[in-house]
This record gives sequence, C-alpha cells and structure tokens, in this order.
Amino acid sequence: MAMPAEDNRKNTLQFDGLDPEQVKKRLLTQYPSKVARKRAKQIVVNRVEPDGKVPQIQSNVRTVPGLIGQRGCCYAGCKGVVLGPTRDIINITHGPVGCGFYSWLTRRNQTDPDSSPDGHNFMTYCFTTDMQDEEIIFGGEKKLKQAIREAYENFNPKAIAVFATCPVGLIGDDIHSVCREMKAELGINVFGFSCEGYKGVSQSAGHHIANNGIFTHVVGTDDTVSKGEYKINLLGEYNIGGDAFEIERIFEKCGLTLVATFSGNSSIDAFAKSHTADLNLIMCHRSINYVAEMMETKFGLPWIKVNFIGAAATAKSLRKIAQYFDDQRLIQRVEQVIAEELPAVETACADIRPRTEGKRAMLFVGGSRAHHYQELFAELGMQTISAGYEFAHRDDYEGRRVLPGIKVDADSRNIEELEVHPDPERYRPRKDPKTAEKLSTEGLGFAEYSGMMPDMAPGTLVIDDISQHETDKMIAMFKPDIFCAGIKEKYAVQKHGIPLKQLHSYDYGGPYAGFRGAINFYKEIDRMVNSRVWRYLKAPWQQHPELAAKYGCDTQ
Ligand code: CFM
Repeated sequence: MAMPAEDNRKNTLQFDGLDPEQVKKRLLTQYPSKVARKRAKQIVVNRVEPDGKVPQIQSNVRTVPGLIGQRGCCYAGCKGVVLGPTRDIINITHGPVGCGFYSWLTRRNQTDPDSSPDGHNFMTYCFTTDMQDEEIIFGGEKKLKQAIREAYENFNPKAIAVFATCPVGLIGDDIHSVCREMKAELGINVFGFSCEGYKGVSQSAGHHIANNGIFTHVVGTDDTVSKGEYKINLLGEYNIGGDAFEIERIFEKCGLTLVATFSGNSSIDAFAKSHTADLNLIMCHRSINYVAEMMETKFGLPWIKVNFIGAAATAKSLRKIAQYFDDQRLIQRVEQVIAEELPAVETACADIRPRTEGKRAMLFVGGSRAHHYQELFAELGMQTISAGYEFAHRDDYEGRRVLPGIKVDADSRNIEELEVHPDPERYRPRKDPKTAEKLSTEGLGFAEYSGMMPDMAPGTLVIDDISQHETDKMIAMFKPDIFCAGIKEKYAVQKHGIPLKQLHSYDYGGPYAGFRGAINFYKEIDRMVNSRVWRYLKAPWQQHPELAAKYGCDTQ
C-alpha cells in the first residue's frame, strides 16, 4: 500500500540539536538524588540493535511518593477495565459509594444490548453496597448479601460479580465465601474479585486479578460450539468510542466468526464458550495476556498479537489471521476487503498528510496505546519523539524475550499466579506441531510480542510512569505539536498552549480502530495540530503590563 507507515522510524532523532542523554539529565536535575537515581532507570534513550534488542527499562514499580503520576488503582484495573465493559454481568462494588460512582460510565466502553437475545444491559446502572461507618466497624458481609439478593430480585441477571475496595481488605470481609453462599442460594454464577485498590503498584495488578477470576469462574463453562467458519476471540479490546464495532464490521466482512471479545461489547455467554474458538487475537497485551496464556495451557488455543490501530496495521493483522487459517478462500476474501477499504483511507491520508507531515507527538498513556497509536501518527508523517506507558511491564516495552529475566518483587508476588493444567478432555492443540512450526518460520509469531521500543526511532526518549514535573519539562523543551494522555493531564498540558488528545476516552470521539477509525483519527489530529486557537491565547500579564510574570515553560 502507498502509506509509508515505517519511514519515520529510520532516522535517529535529533532533539533540536540536544543530545537525548542531555535531555534526560535535565529531567532529573530538580529531583533529590535518591529519586533521580530511581527515575533514571525509568527514563531510557532508545537504541535498537539489528536483532531488535533494546536497552532495559525499569517499569511496574512503585511510584515515588510525592511525584504526580497518571496511574489508577487495582480496583480500577479489575472492575473498570476488564469486567466493566460486559453488559450482562451485574458488577457490585463492595465499598464506599465513591469507588462505585466514579468508576461508573467514565471509560466510554460502548455496548450493543440488541446483540444479546435478552437485551440485558446493566452498564447504565451503578451498583454499590455504599459502606458506612457501621460496616467498617462491624463488617460488611451482611450488607453485601443483601445487595446481591436485591440486585438479583430486581434485575434477574445471569451472573453477579463483586469487587472489593480498599476498606474491604482492611476489615477482612470474606467476599468469596459470601459469593459461594449466594451462588448456592440464587442458582446463578456469583463470583468475587479481591482487587482492593492498594494491591500491586497500579491498575495492572487489577487486570491480572480480573483475568484469573474470569478464567476460573466463567471461561469453559459452556461447550456449545458457535456456528460459522474461522472462529476467533479478540482479547484486550474494550470498545472505547466504538472501536470494537468497527473491528466487528471488518471481521464480518472477512467472514470471520467472532466467538468472544474480552471484553468490549461482550456478554457472559460469549466468555463461557470462548474456549471453543480456534485462535486468540491479542490487541492489548498488557491487560489480558494472562487469559490467553491460560487458555492455551488448558485448552490448546494458540494466540497471536494483532493491532487494529492504524490502517496498515489493520491490514497486516487481517493477513496474519488468514495466514493462520491457511485457507485460500479466506486469504482472498481478506485481500478483497483490504482492497475495498484502503482507497478511502489513502484518499483521506493524502489530503491531510501535507498539513501534518513533520509534526511531532508525545504519547503517555496506559499499557498499550502509547505503542499502537504511533502507527497512526506515522501514517500522518508525524514523528513520536517521546512515549511511555503508565503501568506496563518490561515485556510491553522491550518485548516478551525479556520475560524470563523479569525480577519478581514483593508487589508482584502479592498477585496470585494460577496453576493451570491441560484439561483432560477438552485440551486440543489447534495445529499439529509441524504446521505450527511451518507457520512460525513463515513469520506468524505465535505467543510473540516485540514491544514498543523496537518500533521507536533510536534517540527517542522512553519514559515509564512519567511525572507531571517531567511532562512540564518535556513540553517546555520541545513544544510538541500534540501531546497524548488523559483527562488528568489535559488542562495542565493545554495551559502550555499545546493541544492534548485524550487517548483513553478519545475526547468524546472515535472510533479510531480499523479503516474507518483511521480516517476519523487523521481528521481529528489535523484539526488539533493545525488549529490557530493556541496562537490567540494571551496570559493576563501579556495584556496588562503592570503584572510581571512569565510562562512556567519560559523559566525552565
Ligand atoms: Fe489496555 Fe486499554 Fe491500554 Fe488498559 Fe487503561 Fe484504556 Fe489505556 Mo485508559 S486496557 S492498557 S488499563 S488498551 S483504560 S482501553 S485507555 S489506560 S492504554
């Protein structure tokens, strides 16, 4: 295809004549020496060796107290991220009302209730036990039981999940025994997650706990095989701004049968039979790789990494799926879909690219998008000069090749690793070893993810768990054309006169996945980086000379 998604990554980055090591030093100068030493391991000047090896970056460690970071909590990762997007499980937050309320409908994970026969959609309700002093002192199990019964009587759901917040862990409520008791009483699936906010160092711990729970209590509970050819699951796609709808449209056009998505636009029945599919596709490696690994061990279902952010990446991922099924009909159909979809993308890109070419982006978000969205910027001819994750692990930066060398520390040891064995009856490798080997040598890449850093230009700065201080410094030094992060960062960054694109919520826009999503993103970025509004911004002292002040970025 015509779009040169790779060309930005070839040249070593020049930081406006500054040596990137120098830039790193400047980021650290104001820290006390102990903090500077720690942060130095989390700020890395990228280098890519010919075999794809990159320097080591420290990640998934505690944030230094006092630094303003971007992270969320374990409960947010479990309830909000992984389980939240499933429309027909009632998710009860066991805790004070704020945890439930502020994690309710704030993530823009969309769903289509009409695609379930019963039309259930509980996402529009906020369920919480609303713990009070009395429960904190005398225990909250009684109130939790009441809440479960009440939810069941009012809504008649197929399943209820319970999420523990910080105080639940502190007072020692046994949510799992309550769930077992309620499961027996009500005759529906009731299960709990010990995802107290303080566990682990970020929401990443919550992802793992959610993966364990959904695998133990739901996956494999229904052996019904879906009708249709080429059965796949999509893992780590949460339908933010309608992304999953666009991906589903493309799958359908290609003739692929989507058994389950974990967990955008999903239902519990789909999870229950997801083990009957023939291939797992991982979109967001960070949040869901555990489910893919466990399904492979227990049911023999292999996984490959895909990326539907970026038109070229979407085409590449579709070709990988077709390569896996190794069926001429599918291969042709996929090629036909790509040929049908690309012209509109190319037209949009050709129109916009002259206005975005050469502009510079910084991306600091989550555990996968800081990587995926570099594709879309590259298609626009823009360079990512610095990027980092909030809570990803070394494998998301450096690739899974580093997995054996990752140190297990006290914080990661807190999160249970399930022991999984092949299912005596249902374990079924989908490819014989010879075919699997052949597909691997042809470049299919089973269970492989090479991470963000090998895809970034040498000399770019990779910053893990960036602080607000470092954000301000980076902006002051380089004045990027766009900064990508979330709502917490948005207005602080925009006060520098730099537009901020929210890559979590999409600023009420999207979808950005797939072919149509790419077009939406090009238009949005064009609008943002070429807007004149920033030039009209005047600080009070610029209009009233009696005031003496300077922009923070001019004093750095
Ligand atoms: Fe995966 Fe996500 Fe992300 Fe994530 Fe998230 Fe999100 Fe994200 Mo916000 S699951 S790691 S915990 S792609 S909510 S849909 S945007 S930080 S980069």
